[in-house]
Amino acid sequence: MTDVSAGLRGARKLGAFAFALVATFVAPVCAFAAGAGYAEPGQIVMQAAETPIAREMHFFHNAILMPIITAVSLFVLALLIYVMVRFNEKANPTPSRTTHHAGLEVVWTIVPVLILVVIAVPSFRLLNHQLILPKGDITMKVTGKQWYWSYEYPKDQGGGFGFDSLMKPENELKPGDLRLLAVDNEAVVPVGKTIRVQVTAADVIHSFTIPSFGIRIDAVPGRLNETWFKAEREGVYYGQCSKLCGKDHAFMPIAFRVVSEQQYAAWLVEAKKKYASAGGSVTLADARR
Ligand SMILES: [Cu+2]
Repeated sequence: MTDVSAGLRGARKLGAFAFALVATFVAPVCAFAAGAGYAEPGQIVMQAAETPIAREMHFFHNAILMPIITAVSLFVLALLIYVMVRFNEKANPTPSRTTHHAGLEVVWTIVPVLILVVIAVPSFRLLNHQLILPKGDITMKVTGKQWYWSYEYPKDQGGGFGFDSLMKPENELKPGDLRLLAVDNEAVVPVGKTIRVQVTAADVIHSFTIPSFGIRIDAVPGRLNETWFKAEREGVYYGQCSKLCGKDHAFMPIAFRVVSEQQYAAWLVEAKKKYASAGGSVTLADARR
């Protein structure tokens, strides 16, 4: 190989390396302004947090995991570069024959363990907050079905009805509707209230996920899982089924409209009338299938 082509190859490698660096560290900053409730085109960071749990998740990721991962990666990179420069064949023609170093081995075992302990403490705290449910203001039930969601609002909380929520097909989209996310019947909840969500499935395993709320829980037939959220701002927040469940897995979005308490009370009255005639949660969509 000539010197020139070797040089060119080296330059190309360096270029690729620089590109990888930029893609890893600079690009995320550019796309940092994430929208709430749905993913923006080109966005690669998490959707804006709208609940205490989602905020805690973001803190855990951004303030604890990211700095640790970045520091570890840079440290390993620095070690690699040092070894490449200091111990290549030219710089170090007669290599050392050392194979063990007790002190070093203790350090590279203990330090990773300590890093894991540092990560474990906030991680278990977050898990506790997610899995130990607070007393709820409202309990609702969500059932995953092939391929839509059903929501039920219990009678003792002003509900007593259920309905199906199906993705709006493209030809029914109105201006402002999000393609693949807008649904015919949104679930409605009041702002600032603790909502307990009981999640199950009627046919196969689905997964109920709303990124902005920081919730993702499997919907398993014959099993009742439970999660909770407390939305802090009014708006519409979207999610998608997050467990492969069949051919229309990608077309069963979740849409939650968070409204003021008065609007919620008004919606309850209206929904009771609207969905009473639908006869509960199964008929409409089953007929459409
Ligand atoms: Cu599904």
